[in-house]
Amino acid sequence: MQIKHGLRQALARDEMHLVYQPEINLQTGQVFGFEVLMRWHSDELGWVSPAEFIPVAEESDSIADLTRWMLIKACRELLPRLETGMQMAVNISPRQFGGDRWLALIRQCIDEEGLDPTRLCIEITEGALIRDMDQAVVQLSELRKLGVSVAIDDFGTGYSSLSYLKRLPIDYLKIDRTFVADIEQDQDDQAIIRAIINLADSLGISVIAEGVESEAQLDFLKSLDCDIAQGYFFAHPQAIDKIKC
Ligand code: G
Ligand code: G
Ligand code: G
Ligand code: NA
Ligand code: MN
Repeated sequence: MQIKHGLRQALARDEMHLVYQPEINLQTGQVFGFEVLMRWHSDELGWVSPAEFIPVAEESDSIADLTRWMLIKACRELLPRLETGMQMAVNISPRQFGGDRWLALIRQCIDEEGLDPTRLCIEITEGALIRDMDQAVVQLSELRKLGVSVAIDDFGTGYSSLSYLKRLPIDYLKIDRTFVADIEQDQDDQAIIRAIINLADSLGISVIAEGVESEAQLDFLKSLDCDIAQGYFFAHPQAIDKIKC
């Protein structure tokens, strides 16, 4: 069976679930928020990683149904458990960014699921923003008006023009975990992270480091005044009944 066919039935068969990974405020040590991540266990295919099925879902347009399910599910199971001020971060696929169905979906969650928009953060990869800058400015400004915040995911991978940072209403840069992996040994990675933090700082944007797996990496990020961090060192993505707020 193909992923494409399996995906069509996955929601109806109750094969999807969500896991949540905390983001930690490095100044206070408190949980800043949780990133929502999808998991799929197919009857026929076993565990399929989102790295495999999200691209297929984008091609076959099941991504809209999956995103709708993810956002509503996260509103119902995560929001009641969040303490005051904590945010919920969700991934929106670059492919969806072109349309406006996902904006309508967010409005629906605000109207019908009790979502406080100031608690929602949307994670988008750089590519989606740069492909159609004018559209991105309009959609992100729309989100801002609602009070939703915006994070650039996997920041630093691929695109060299940084001018878009000035034009777009962005709240967070998530430093890709490939830069964090060798931070203790690799002076180039150190320089890149330092540069990203300084750049973000001067633009009034906060930085979230991804993929923190050791105390040594954490100490290095703290020494650079990184705001927020996420990774296995703090917690793996976990089911709702396992998370600690
Ligand atoms: O959780 P994991 O590291 O296996 O995720 C692999 C990739 O799948 C990551 O790029 C992650 O952002 C993406 N992903 C996970 N859950 C979702 C989701 O709900 N929507 C979208 N669009 N991407 C997701
Ligand atoms: O949550 P984590 O990033 O550790 O998951 C890595 C991958 O392992 C996920 O993309 C998912 O497909 C798969 N996975 C998640 N939970 C389980 C599990 O309980 N058992 C197995 N075998 N695989 C899992
Ligand atoms: O592309 P995105 O940044 O959304 O991907 C997030 C993915 O990274 C999640 O699927 C999650 O399982 C994975 N992840 C989270 N923390 C760590 C970590 O400390 N190390 C590694 N290798 N992967 C991580
Ligand atoms: Na993400
Ligand atoms: Mn990322």
